[in-house]
Amino acid sequence: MASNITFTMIKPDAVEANNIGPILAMINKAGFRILAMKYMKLTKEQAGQFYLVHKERPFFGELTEYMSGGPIVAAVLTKENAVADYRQLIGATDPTKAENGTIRKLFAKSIAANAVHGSDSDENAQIESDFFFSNLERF
Ligand code: 3AN
Repeated sequence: MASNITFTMIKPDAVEANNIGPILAMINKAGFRILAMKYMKLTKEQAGQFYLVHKERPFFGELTEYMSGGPIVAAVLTKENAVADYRQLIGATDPTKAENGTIRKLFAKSIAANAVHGSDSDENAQIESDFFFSNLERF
């Protein structure tokens, strides 16, 4: 059964470009509600833990360096069919392949600095939300 939560981060490139507001507006306009949210900076170790599944990928070093290089906004979102609908809203990992009107098409700079993260499964949505938020921080 499809879960109704997904986890997102607004990544350092989008924060640096002052696009937190426009991205949150798109998220709300698409029907998502914010269950939890924080503005913070990850250490390289925390970024490595978050992206552990990519540890063997050639871009792992670049990815963790980048994700710990500036502040991010982390959030848990809810909506029916949240994971799939959010992946559709953000568009393809590579912004040159992302559809028009998607968050990555509008705001991403490159495949590495691609503006936002979105969970790829219900299981990962839960794991990623638990990585950032306690139950006391979800409403
Ligand atoms: P997505 O974020 O669309 O689920 P994944 O899970 O394949 O994409 O990749 C996780 C993150 O790793 C991406 N958001 C992106 O920042 C980075 N990444 C993916 N592929 C590359 C690549 N070829 N070069 C550099 N960074 C990459």
